Amino acid sequence: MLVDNVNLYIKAGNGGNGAATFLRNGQTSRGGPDGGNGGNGGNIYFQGSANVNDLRVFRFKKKVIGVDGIAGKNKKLFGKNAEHTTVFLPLGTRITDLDSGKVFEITDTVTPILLAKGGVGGRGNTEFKSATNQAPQYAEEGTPGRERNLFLELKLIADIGLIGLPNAGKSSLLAVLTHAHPKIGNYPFTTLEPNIGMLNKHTIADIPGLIEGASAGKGLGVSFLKHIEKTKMLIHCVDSTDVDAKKTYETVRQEFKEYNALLLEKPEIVLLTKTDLGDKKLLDKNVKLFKKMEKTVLTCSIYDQDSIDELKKAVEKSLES
Ligand SMILES: Nc1nc2c(ncn2[C@@H]2O[C@H](COP(=O)(O)OP(=O)(O)OP(=O)(O)O)[C@@H](O)[C@H]2O)c(=O)[nH]1
Ligand SMILES: [Mg+2]
Repeated sequence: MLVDNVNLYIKAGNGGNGAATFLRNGQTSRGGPDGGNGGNGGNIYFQGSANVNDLRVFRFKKKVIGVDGIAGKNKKLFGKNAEHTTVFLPLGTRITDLDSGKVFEITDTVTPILLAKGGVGGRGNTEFKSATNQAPQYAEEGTPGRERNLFLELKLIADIGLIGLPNAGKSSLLAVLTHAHPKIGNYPFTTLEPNIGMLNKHTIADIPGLIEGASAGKGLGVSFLKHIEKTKMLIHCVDSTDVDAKKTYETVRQEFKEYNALLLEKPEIVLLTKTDLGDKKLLDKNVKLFKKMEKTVLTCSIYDQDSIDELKKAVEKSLES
């Protein structure tokens, strides 16, 4: 199961308290102030990692709490600054601060993003000694670490998106184009979660089918369209035996428009699938139809390796341009 939405509470470490102590030893019973400063609390950073694929660890772990700074002690002992905490997230995670609305995106694996700064350690009474106050009785408390209520949302970063109505053959294509093993079935909505495969160096995502009204919540809805928002191109699969292929195509495009019209502008190959099933006349008619609409159109059957190779070539070409 792909876990792609979670709430998470984070709190950085508190600063350690400063100490209010006085030197006491065999020689001195009334020594000067010797309280050390408290250490700073640990920060919380978020960083991308190629080894993390989803947000499943946060299904049960709803909090990340940073390490507190150590309190200062007598003999001018400074408390240690706490270690920072780094949370590793999949690339493509979008983090929203639920209180401020601020958004952070995890786009690479090298830049840690500071989400919560640790509290500052309090100063010990040694620091407050002055000409007028030789024996200050007080020390500062450490300040609390920053806390935040976050919403984490993962968008898979795929280069290519396979889209179309349910049962159009998207998952079957993913299986012949890549080493992925998605579930395939002769019924709509076989795919419930996006599947990802590698086609040469490119990632390709197979998403659940869309139906008319999906953007209004019909079928499986459209929330998974977020996973193809960042793709470089789309392969729009239309069953070649469809007698109203134009309407089918436009239905899917309409749902795109409702969700995010930018999806309509992506480079696209219209792929007429399952050519081994239909009659030649209908196939030719459908090819013409899309050519007339000035679309790049290809035909394929998962049982015809030549057609799959053609498709691979066309995808490479589209990604290069
Ligand atoms: N004959 C033939 N059948 C195909 C071809 N491609 C897919 N199918 C069949 O069509 C049915 C649907 O295939 P899927 O790949 O599950 O379709 P999908 O688009 O992923 O469907 P959803 O996940 O429900 O949206 C399955 O029974 C496949 O075996 C093809 O090229 N030729
Ligand atoms: Mg499928």
